[in-house]
Amino acid sequence: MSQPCASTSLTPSLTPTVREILSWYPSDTPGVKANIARLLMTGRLAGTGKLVILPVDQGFEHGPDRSFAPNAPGYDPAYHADLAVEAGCNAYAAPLGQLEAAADRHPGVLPLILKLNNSDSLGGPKQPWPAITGSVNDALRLGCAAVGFTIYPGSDHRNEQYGEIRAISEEAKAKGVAVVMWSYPRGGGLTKEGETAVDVVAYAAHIACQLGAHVVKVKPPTAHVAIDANKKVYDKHPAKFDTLADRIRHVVRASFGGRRIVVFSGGEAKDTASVIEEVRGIHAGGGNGSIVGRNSFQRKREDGVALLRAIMDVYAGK
Ligand code: FBP
Repeated sequence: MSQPCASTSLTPSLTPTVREILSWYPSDTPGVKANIARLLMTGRLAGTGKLVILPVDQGFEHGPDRSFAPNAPGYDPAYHADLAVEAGCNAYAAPLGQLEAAADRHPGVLPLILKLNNSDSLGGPKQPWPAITGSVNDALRLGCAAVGFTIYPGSDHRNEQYGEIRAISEEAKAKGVAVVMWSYPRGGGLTKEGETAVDVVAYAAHIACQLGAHVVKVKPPTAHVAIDANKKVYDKHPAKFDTLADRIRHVVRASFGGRRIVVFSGGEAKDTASVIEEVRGIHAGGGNGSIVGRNSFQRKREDGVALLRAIMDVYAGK
């Protein structure tokens, strides 16, 4: 079979790494693959197979003041689109209103991900079930490369969420749009410690894969093991969870043996050294990247840009 020829245009050719990642999705259409390629071929990490994505749904999820008071320019949705471009992010993810307010800021330059389910924290639900707040057609209208969806494995309402994403994912794939899943164990009988336990995070990542996610997003796992049945498995088949890199490797393996793009969230704002140390662990364990919100947009603009670039440098092996 003939090989695709190298591009002679200014647009960079797909790298072998990106071609290999695309081969992990054999059932997908050229449209979906083109959009996964857009995510992988944009920004300072273009072509490396690594991603740093800016997610800004915290205004909806946590409220505007908890999210933006630490760096007030962030109340303006345009700020985040500009931040993502200046830092050289692969993509920018946000809910409908936030994207509508800034989608035309960098058309064709910054891939967008429409986060199309969201919850607020006013009700403080113990068993989260986000509302559907956007559609695949909204994503197409706004020129998005992907839709984003949060599932809460563990929640009493998880099965409804799995049904919702089944339908959304079917429509997105039929229309050539990639699917990114935030998979956050929460609710049911899970303790706070259990939400980030290594066996639970691995399970959550696997569920997202089974639901058809192209990109899986989970929190960095701790060394805690929450499920008794898993403790017995690890007694028989020893697993190494000592370092963050060990645990990331475990989560990546649970994600179809490493044949899915897996990125890890940044969490609450912390000092630069802690962020970079965590990113080093993710990189060493074979994670595909980070999705870093509060740690970037809650810093002053130049500090947020500098931190995002320092994170990218780790993924670039610098
Ligand atoms: P952060 O880097 O700010 O943690 O963003 C990642 C993210 O997944 C956001 O998309 C989302 O709003 C937030 O974390 C949810 O955090 P939590 O589950 O702690 O409320």
